[in-house]
Amino acid sequence: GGPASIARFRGALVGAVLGDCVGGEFEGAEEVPMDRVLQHLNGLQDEDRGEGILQYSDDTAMTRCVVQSLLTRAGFDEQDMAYSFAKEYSLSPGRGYGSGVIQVLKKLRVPKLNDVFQPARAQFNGRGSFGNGGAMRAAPFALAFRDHGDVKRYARLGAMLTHSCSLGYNGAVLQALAVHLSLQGALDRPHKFINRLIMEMEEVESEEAARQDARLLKESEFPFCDRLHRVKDLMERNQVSIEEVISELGNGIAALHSVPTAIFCVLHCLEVREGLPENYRGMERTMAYSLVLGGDTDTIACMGGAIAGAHYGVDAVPNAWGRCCEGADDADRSAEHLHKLYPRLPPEG
Ligand code: R7I
Ligand code: MG
Ligand code: MG
Repeated sequence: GGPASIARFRGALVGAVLGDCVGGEFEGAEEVPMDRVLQHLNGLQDEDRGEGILQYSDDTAMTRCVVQSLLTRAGFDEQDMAYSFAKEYSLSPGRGYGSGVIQVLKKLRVPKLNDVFQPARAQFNGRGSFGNGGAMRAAPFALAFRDHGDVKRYARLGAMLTHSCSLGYNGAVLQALAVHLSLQGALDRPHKFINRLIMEMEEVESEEAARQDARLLKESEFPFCDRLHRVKDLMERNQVSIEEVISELGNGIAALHSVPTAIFCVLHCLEVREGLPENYRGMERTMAYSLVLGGDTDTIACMGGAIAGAHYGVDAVPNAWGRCCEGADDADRSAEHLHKLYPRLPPEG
């Protein structure tokens, strides 16, 4: 479909659920042989598997809250979104939430809390979390706002409800921007795409809070830009091993060690690659490749799935895969609602 088509919207949200559900199998595994990944993915084709057999985790649970809040409030409402996270957690606490964020979610379970950003600020001795929990749920912001300034602003605020460290919330900004650009068709020109992300993040990371967190955590001056430059270097190489990707970009639970990785997975899998099945198309390649990296596989596949889904569209998701994932149908319907509300372009002239 064309830029911001309904197929791209549906692909983004269904791709995210798919990544979370299929990636759950390997979360925390150090090394995942391709054989095991393919066995897992091929198993999804079995007719008698039943529906929704792969359950979604916190990544999707929180994404659903973001979607519902953006839809029912017709925009960003911090109180509503915070309460929605807290309620979801209390109803279904066993979805694999990060160990730190649970404290925030318990404190947010007070309706009409005065400052909903306060519990997040209290995390990790007052510096806030740098985990990828803000980024993993950032995709819907790209579907709810057309202006890229709004996408950045609200993805950041939405993440700050649980992640007040800039290395956490800026991961959400980067992920939302990647989905935003992908929806517009920007992955047709991969180099332009990565350059654009670097340019945007240069501006984002020049803010004082970001500089300060980077110093405090002994990261380079522009941590996300730095990683995006590494993505670009890896893109320019003919051969890249899994080990190199992990050592250059990471596969961990920090936003800095997973958002650029997810972006790389998508870029790398735009082409046919040695070691990935020849009958796999881009969407399937992205999923398989995210899983062989090991580490935070549900989250990296979820973020990569959203970006890839926005590029290839929902029709690229194998039907059998979608059927196996809890919440895929809901994601599909939500994407249609968000598409209906997506602001139309002003008439030219
Ligand atoms: O970021 P968050 O929501 O976790 C998301 C991850 C995803 O992989 C999900 O799939 C799920 O498995 O969890 O939750 P947080 O608790 O805020 O952060 C995750 C973890 O990162 C924490 O439990 C810490 O281990 C680590 N972490 C930190 N450690 C030290 N100092 C995050 N921030 C810090 C920090 O500032
Ligand atoms: Mg998870
Ligand atoms: Mg995870």
